[in-house]
Amino acid sequence: YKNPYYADGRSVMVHLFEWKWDDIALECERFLGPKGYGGIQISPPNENVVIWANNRPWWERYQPMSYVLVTRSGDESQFADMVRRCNNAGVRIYVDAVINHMTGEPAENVGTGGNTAVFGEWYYPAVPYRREHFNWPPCGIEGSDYNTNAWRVRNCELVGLKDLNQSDEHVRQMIVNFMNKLIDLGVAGFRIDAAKHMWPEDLRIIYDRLNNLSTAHGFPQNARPYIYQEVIDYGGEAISRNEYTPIGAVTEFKAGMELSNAFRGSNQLRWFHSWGPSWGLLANGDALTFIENHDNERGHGGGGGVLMYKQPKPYKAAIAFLLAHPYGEPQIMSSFNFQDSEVGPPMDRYGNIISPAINSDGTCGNGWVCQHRWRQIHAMVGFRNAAGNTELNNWWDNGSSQIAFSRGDRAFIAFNNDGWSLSQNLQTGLPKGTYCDVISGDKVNNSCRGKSVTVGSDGMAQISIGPQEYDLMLAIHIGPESRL
Ligand code: LM2
Ligand code: CA
Repeated sequence: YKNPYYADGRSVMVHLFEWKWDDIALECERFLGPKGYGGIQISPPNENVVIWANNRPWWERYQPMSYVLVTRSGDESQFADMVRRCNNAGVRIYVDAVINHMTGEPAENVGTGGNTAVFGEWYYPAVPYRREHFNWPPCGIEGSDYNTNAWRVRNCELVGLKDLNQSDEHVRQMIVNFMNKLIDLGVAGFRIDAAKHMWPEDLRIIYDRLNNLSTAHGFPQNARPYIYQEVIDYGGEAISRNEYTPIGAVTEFKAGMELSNAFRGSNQLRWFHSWGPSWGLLANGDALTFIENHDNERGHGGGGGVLMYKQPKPYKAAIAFLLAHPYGEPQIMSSFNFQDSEVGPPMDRYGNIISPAINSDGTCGNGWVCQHRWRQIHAMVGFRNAAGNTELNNWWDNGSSQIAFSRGDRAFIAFNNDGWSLSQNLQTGLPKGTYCDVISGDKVNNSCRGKSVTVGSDGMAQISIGPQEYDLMLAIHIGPESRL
């Protein structure tokens, strides 16, 4: 369950938060496929309750009404078309699976597919679920439970959301049917929402009943779905993420916290020489790493304190480190612009999501941030693909926040998070030649729009990054986007 089964030569997953299926299919063909992205995390595809009281907040999608594949992102045929077209473009789809609970809104009871529930009776006819399928009697999770009471965290309601009992055979089978339907449509895996709130032994039984990935959609024989479980664990709680690593990968929230701290200037970059498990991070193969997610970029999910698109310079640098370093399976966020932490995606007055516009410079409009289209970010996807499975070599630092390293003899990156210039002759590990820095500009007509770097036959090159430059890192690699 720990292999994302990216197509050959690809890496990096992007969370296209609240995107529509038709737009994702286009994005696979016109951008993500050509740029080397490995996969996409999509918003929950199953029917959710419609919440007009809060003007269709993004979080209505975390309130399932049924497992019918109809949401504001599209219907089942659009979903199937997206998965097929993205797989054809070499880009895998991972589904955000909300299986801990159903709805929590007593006042609103119509779903995006037109189904309804009898909220006060715990009755969801379109699944169907009845009262006997929920943890009973109901209780609410309290803040102190996280430190002291694992049972209550798993068997009581999370913010009032009706809590399914995954020990029940019927519940397991409904969840398995839902996930297997998605696997047969060609998805490559799942984010398990609120995994901390479910018993690992129940989850194991559910995962073991999942189908192999679909060979009809190009996956190898006997491939198991990639499973990354959302467990927020900064230490000290009654529930540990180590209870979940035996059954799948786990979201590594500490990675984004530490990288955000450092690139904000609160920690020196030289310490990242030992980045990985010795920082208290998960084992390499267990970790889904990211700077921010849809919750903590807006202060939900206990979050906050992480870099995001509103602090572009340190944010891009933190992502560049995440993607340059061999540790972890990295994911990046692709957001819509927001001021209010509850507001949903750009929409018209009927609640229909408005598609991103694509500007002539390749950036997005209509309120979509599209970090995955920022040059400094997609260039680092190219960097990671060029680096492949090489190790980290040629570490250099100045004893403060100027660092550099190579990935074998294929890629080299330097960072300057000090307030003074970096100007050094450094070992890049790369073959002799001239390379375009993919951070400061593209390679166009065989010349560099940004900086160029000349590597001598001994692998050495003069590297310069001033403290006031637009970006604080420089990256070169042997791929055609960089090598002249
Ligand atoms: C998650 N991971 O474990 C998601 O990443 C997170 O986004 C979800 O919360 C949460 N778990 C449940 O799937 C979000 C949002 C909450 C929101 C819930 C349900 O962060 O604020 O709660 O979705 O929509 C909302 C209201 C809350 C209310 C609740 C139930 O904000 O005040 O509680 O609905 O009506 C009474
Ligand atoms: Ca639960």
